[in-house]
Amino acid sequence: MMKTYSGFIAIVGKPNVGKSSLLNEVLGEKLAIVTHKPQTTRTKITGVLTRGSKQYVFIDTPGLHKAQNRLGDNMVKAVNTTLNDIDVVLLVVEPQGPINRSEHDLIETIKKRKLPAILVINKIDLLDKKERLAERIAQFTALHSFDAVVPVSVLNHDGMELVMQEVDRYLTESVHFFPDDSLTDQPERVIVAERIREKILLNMRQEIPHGTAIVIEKMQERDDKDILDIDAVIYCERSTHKGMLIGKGGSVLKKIASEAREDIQSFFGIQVNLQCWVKVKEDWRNKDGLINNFGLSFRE
Ligand SMILES: Nc1nc2c(ncn2[C@@H]2O[C@H](COP(=O)(O)OP(=O)(O)OP(=O)(O)O)[C@@H](O)[C@H]2O)c(=O)[nH]1
Ligand SMILES: [Mg+2]
Repeated sequence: MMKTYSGFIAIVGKPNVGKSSLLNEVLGEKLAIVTHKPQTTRTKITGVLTRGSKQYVFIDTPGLHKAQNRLGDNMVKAVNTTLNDIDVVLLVVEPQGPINRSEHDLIETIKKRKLPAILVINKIDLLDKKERLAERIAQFTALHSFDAVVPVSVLNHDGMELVMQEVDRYLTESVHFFPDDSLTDQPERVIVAERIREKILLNMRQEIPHGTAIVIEKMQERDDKDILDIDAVIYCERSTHKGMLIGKGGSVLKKIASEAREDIQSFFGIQVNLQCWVKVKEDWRNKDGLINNFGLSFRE
C-alpha cells in the first residue's frame, strides 16, 4: 500500500497579521473570515488540505490579546491548547513595527514546549525597502532560532509554496485523519454564522461587531426547489446597538444580509434565502452559559 503522511500545523500570531488570509490561501477557498479589524477570528478553525499522499491539517487561531472578558479567556485558551498536539507552528508576523507582548509570549511558549516553528513574515508587499526585511529577520531570530524563516505576501500570492515546502519536513508517516476531500471539520452552520459576522465587522463601527454573536436557527434545503433557507439571529449587547444594526428602515441589516447571502451562495453553490433578525442579550460576553450557547466556548 502507498505510504501516507500527515501533519498538524498551528497558525499563530498577534491580531490582524494575516493568519486567516494565509489559511484561505493555502486551501484555495475562503474558509476563515478576514477583515481589516483585529480580533476577527474567535475560535480555532481547522482547514484540511490533501495533496496526494500528504494531508495537512491547518489550525487557524484567534490573534492572542489580553482577555478583557470571558469570551477573550476562551480565545486565549483556544490558542494555548491548539499548541498541545501539533507538528509545527507557523508564527505569522508583520514585516515592520514593534514586537508586542503577545508575540513575546508566543515565542516563550514555542521555546518552553520545544515546538518546531517557522517564522512567516507576511505583508512584505508593504515594505518600501528590501533591506528592511533583513533587519526584520535579524530582530526575530535574535529572540529564537526558528527552524525556518519565510517572507511572504499572501495578498500577492507570493511565497506560499516555500511555506509548504518547509511544512513538508514536519509531516509524519501516518493515516489521514480526515477524508481526502474534506475542507474543514466546521459545521456548515458555523461557516454561515461566520460569514454574517464578517459582514457586520465590515459594515459597523468597532464596538458593535465585537459584541455580536450569530445563531443559525434554521438551515434547510427546500424539497421542491434548489433553494437553501436560512434563518439567523444576530445577538448584540445593547438596544442602541440593535437600532444601529438594523438602521433606518432596515437599511443596514438589509445590506449585511445581502452581502452575506452572496458569499454563502458562492461557498455552497446553491441559491440562498437568508432572513436575519436582531435581538439583545446584555453582557453575553461575560456569561458562560451564553458563550456556550453561541458555540464560542472553549472545547478540546
Ligand atoms: N498588504 C497586505 N495585507 C494583507 C496581507 N495578508 C493579509 N492582509 C490583510 O490583513 C488584514 C488582516 O487579515 P486577517 O487574515 O483577518 O488577519 P488575522 O491574523 O487572521 O487576524 P485576527 O483573526 O484578528 O487575529 C486583512 O485586511 C487582510 O486583507 C498581505 O500579504 N499584504
Ligand atoms: Mg483571523
